[in-house]
Amino acid sequence: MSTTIGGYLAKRLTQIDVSHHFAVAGDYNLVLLDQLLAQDGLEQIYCCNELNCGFAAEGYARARGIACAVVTFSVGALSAINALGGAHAENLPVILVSGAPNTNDHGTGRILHHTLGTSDYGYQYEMVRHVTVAAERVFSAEDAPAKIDRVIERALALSKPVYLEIPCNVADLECPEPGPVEALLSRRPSAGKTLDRAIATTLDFLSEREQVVILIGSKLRAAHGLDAAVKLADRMGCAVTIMAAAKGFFPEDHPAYRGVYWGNVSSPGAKALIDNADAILCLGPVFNDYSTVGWQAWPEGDRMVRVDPEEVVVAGQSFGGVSLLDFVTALGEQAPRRTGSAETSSLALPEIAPLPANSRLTNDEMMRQIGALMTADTTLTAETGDSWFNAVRLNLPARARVELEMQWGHIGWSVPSAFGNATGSPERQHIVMVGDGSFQLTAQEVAQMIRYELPVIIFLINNRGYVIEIKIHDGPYNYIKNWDYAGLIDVFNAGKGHGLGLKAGTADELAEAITKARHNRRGPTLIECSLDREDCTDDLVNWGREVGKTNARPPVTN
Ligand code: DPX
Ligand code: MG
Repeated sequence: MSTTIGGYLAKRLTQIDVSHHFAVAGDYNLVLLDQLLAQDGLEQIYCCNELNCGFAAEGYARARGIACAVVTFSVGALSAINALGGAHAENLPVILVSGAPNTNDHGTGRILHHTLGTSDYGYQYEMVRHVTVAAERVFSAEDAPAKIDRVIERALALSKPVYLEIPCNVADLECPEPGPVEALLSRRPSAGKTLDRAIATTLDFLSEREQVVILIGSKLRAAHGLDAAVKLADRMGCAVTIMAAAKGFFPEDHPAYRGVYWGNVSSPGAKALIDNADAILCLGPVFNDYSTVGWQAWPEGDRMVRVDPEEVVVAGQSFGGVSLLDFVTALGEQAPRRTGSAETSSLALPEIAPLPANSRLTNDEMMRQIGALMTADTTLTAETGDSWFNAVRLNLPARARVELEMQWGHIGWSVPSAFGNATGSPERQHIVMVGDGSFQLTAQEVAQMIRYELPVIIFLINNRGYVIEIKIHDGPYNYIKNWDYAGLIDVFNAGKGHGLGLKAGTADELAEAITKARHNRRGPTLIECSLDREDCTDDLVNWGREVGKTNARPPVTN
């Protein structure tokens, strides 16, 4: 039995539960797109540009565990590289497939369109290698299966992006059908002896400590450790805090849950728990300048067990090659009971009191109404900006999901990512919180939500500027041109779509708009929430001040 190179890739995608791929057409990938279209069970979904296409795939990977984006050479792929950087930073397996010049033109000195105007066509591959964990250029039917399989296996094993380059004249070459997929999915188990030693050392470490706290980080999901972490918490009975980027990665109705640890903007009581702990089990943390609030909230040293996807460090002693999942699972079967830190009860975030109906809309009232929408079936995608702080302070029902992009922090990410996420998990209610500044980068992808009739609810927070930047360091560059955001939706509908654009300037206008949004099941609803520029969370102000100070450190001279 034989297929084509494109057919081989298409079949492999369906075997790994990818039933959609995101694409922007270009003459270097058209034949490949034909091959992908021919595969049963694989839908082709179009994006407005390649940056959005990469982010849509990134969002699909959040919903489905892996995703694929198909673009054309250079003019497309170089835009997608930014989104691939995001997928790398956020630990999401995205397969970027780029069309490429005809193989007969390589090495001939001929100049081709969509290139730098030199006859070297290897630069894209060289660039993309920095933001992927595996990259392959397919030049023949003989090498295609092994190269395609290798990048897919790496993406799944490491939860990171990968790259395939398929020249325009090889996509339809005949090649063998793919065999069973199991080998690509099998996880490499941790070396038994190293795992045993890491566990023994950790048990020893815990035997002398009473105030143990688990701190959940954002790499826990990528390492498939969410359920194992709950089992560990059940067994130990200690307090559990999460990092902001891991919002929703531990059930907030669990008796051990004690809120978000984020330095001076932690939930009530969470900072004291970490500060007073004599042992902190950090599962998949990312300590960067933002998460440590300018290197202040950075738990280090002898109290730490840091569990990374491929390494465990116990009080400074490293165990390389031990997988997070194996370690947390094994510890969940052997760890001692340590209830000391959980003796104080959870300090719930204060309830927000509703505003009288016709009062001017405030940030708090907006969040009260958005919070009331959250159920087990909701996925909230929250953009960089004050939406981070707003999302992090929500009290979440179990199984509600929050998607953040706190490591890469590309404004405009949320709209295309939510488009991809909603494509991958249409059974969930998707909500986006996005600032006016962020929205201006990728607004056109709302048109695809209209095209594919996805009932995403977008809260567009119009505070007339880059308010998070204003709080970090103010200047004229933080003030943007205002748009008629709600009015855009009719432009995108173009007489045929079911998108709805609404404006809310008061509490009751927002309530009414939300009711309409919930009834609009055949397209997105954008609700433009008008807020005063000064009306942001206290957390943003306090965090912004500290981050601003860190950015302003003068160079150290000796
Ligand atoms: C920038 C940021 O309006 O949100 O809540 O008003 O801050 P807030 P907005 O969406 O503004 C976002 C703005 C300009 N960051 O405050 S966070 C710098 C930046 C970035 N990504 C890219 N370019 C610039 N994060 C692609
Ligand atoms: Mg703004």
